[in-house]
Amino acid sequence: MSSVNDWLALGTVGMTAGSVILALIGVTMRKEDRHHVYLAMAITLIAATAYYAMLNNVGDIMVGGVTVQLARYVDWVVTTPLLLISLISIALPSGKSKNKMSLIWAVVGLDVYMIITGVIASLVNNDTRWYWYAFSCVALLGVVYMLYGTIMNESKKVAGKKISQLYTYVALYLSVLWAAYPVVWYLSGVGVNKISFASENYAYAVLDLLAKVGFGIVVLVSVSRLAASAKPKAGESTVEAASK
Ligand code: RET
Repeated sequence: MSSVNDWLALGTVGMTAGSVILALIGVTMRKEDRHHVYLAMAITLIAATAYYAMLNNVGDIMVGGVTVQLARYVDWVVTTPLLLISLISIALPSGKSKNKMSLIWAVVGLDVYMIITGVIASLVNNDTRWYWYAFSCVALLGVVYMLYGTIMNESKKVAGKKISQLYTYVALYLSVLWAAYPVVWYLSGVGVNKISFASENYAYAVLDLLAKVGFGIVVLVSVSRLAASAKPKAGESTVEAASK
């Protein structure tokens, strides 16, 4: 049986190595597309430090005999909005969608609410925690609804088929992984206590690596492949060129 610290070390090393991999893919990309790289790397570097904090028990608190790792939630409240912005930057090319910023704020607002109500659920040491858990799950459904409804429609309208197909694929990757988080929480010590603290840390480490490093690789490789077929002009981003 591996211990909690092994999984936290895996997270720290994995996020750091992931940042290097993203940088290496980034240097092969066009300058006009590098903003995708900066966002992807900000996400993995923040996570690397959050894992390092958890490895050193920074931000760990006890609630009713169960350890709650606050650093995890601090990571998520910063990086999940960045992941959503990264996804939306594929769906909606700048300059084409008048509604881009308000759509971003709507999704990010819901997402931050989802994490904050998740923290409250972890800190409340009685049965009302399930209400907070439910609020958080409803917010997650709201995020998924916005991604597949409003933003998908806007993407089809302003960016055309090529881009909206790519967006659908990346949004599906993100949604499937995100749906697993409330399941892990439910099974863990703060939920119904069916899995050990080590298993909880293992599950979150694997999910986080797929949701951050895996997601970053999918985004960067997709944009690079699209650049080859969309033939963008100098000064024009690939998403912009592919949305004509
Ligand atoms: C919590 C518990 C309460 C119910 C819900 C949750 C959702 C969390 C999610 C986290 C996503 C994290 C990601 C991290 C990337 O590395 C807070 C676990 C709905 C969706 C993608």
